[in-house]
Amino acid sequence: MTPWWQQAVIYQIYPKSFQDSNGDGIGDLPGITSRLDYLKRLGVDALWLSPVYVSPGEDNGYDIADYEAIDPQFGTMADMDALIAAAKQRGIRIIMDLVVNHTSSAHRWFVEARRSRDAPHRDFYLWRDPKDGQVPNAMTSTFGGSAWQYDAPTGQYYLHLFGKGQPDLNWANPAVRQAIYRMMNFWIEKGIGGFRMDVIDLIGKNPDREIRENGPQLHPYLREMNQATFGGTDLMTVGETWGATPAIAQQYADPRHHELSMVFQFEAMQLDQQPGKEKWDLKAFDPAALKQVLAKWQTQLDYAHGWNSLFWNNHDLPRIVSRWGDDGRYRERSAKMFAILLHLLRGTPYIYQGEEIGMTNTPVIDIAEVNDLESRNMYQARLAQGVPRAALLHAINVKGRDNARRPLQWDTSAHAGFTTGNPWLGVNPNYKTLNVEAALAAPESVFYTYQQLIALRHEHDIVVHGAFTLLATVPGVMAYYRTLGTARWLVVANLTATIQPFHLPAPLKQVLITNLPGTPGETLAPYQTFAAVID
Ligand code: TEU
Ligand code: CA
Repeated sequence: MTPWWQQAVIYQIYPKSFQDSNGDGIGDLPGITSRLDYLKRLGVDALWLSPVYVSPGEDNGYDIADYEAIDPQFGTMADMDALIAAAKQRGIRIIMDLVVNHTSSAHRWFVEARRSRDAPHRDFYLWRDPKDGQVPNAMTSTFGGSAWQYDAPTGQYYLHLFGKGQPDLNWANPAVRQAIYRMMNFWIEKGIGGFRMDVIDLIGKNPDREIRENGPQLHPYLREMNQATFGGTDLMTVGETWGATPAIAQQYADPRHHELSMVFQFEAMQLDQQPGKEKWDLKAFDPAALKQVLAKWQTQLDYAHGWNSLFWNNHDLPRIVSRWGDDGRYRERSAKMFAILLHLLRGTPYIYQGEEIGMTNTPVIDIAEVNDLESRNMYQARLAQGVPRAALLHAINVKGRDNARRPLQWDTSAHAGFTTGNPWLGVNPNYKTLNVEAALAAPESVFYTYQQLIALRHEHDIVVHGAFTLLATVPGVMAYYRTLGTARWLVVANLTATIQPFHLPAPLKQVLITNLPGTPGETLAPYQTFAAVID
């Protein structure tokens, strides 16, 4: 029997930027509820909400101070219950973001733990003595600098693999694990549809051996979590795992292991950075490399005993149409190309808010315009190393996280209909022409391509279960078959802005979806894409 999440398309909401309901400039839960009919019209099956829990907001909610309460800026627990219920009425499930590698330093566990070395919750975190008056070892934070922060009251350092306000939990402590499982069950009892697990590949870390990801205890902890919480339910779980290979992804997602439904793996997302360096160290996009990575994940994962996720975007990534497509002349055509290419692959597709209308990056000209902690830390650190400002701003414009976090563009009214107040982060000025209202009014818009792709997945088993075969083509073109029983579909995408040769391997019986009118000849126009039945 096929689990629901293998046939589903999931839509990620960044609540702060989705829809404001009360004019304070911050998106909120009632705002989401008010837009459910739009999401139903798109056709998605579940909504993954980025964190809405009580938080000081240093990392926009990925620093949680209370897992069982809603941050007042987003509304109340009654608003949350109302959203779950209103979504359920429309057949839409709610996936909560589970951020349990770390808490906020404002969490009561940490507030209490840092008071004394024998505080009851001291061992909920990772404390180490100074070494020769310095940090315990060379571990670094993803957001720059040492991962160790000295805490004067007790004379020890605590570990933070992200911001200083995000101390890492000590998963080796069984009391930590039990507290997390209790909290997860609190949410499961509310009737949610699953969890997206933030940086879950880090929970098995060993700070003394400087092991961060894929630590020895990672999979045992996940099996224990599964048993103590969602095991035996139909919840969907997706782990964020930057360092997963197909073999590692298989380990997580093999149902016989009782761990997770699937993981997000980021191999493709690292293709435009210099190997071994950071995301800011830019490298040109190479369509042939993307094709190779997509095909690798289609063929090296055993889908009979595992599953994969499919995505171009999330709240940490730049907008795909700006990143690897063309956000000018070919904006709509290239946005549709990426949609069709991805959604007809094997795995569960995720759409990030605004992707369904082809929203673009938003360049800035001054660091004062940047909200994101990661971008700001990088800017200061590299500036101090002598890197020119212009180069740093360029990297932020290409890769910075604010690109994804600007308010959703609903219509042509002030602030794109996101808020009647002042938005916490300014809207992209292109909202006058690029917005949901305009997309809904135009039958050829990107929105309807996504709507059609979701319908194809719901209606045709071949999209869910069909075998994948890559065709040999020129480097700028990706073409593949999906095959189930006697049925065969062909998907062809020109990943480039130039005309590319392509020879049809068989006559097309029926074109299912396309981004250009007319039947393809011996060449593909820039970004031209189609899917067709051939057998
Ligand atoms: O991201 C994990 C992570 O490693 C990111 O920081 C990533 O390296 C970077 O954003 C790439 O641009 C998760 C969340 O998705 C992110 O929003 C949080 O900031 C982070 O964990 C800490 O919770
Ligand atoms: Ca609000």
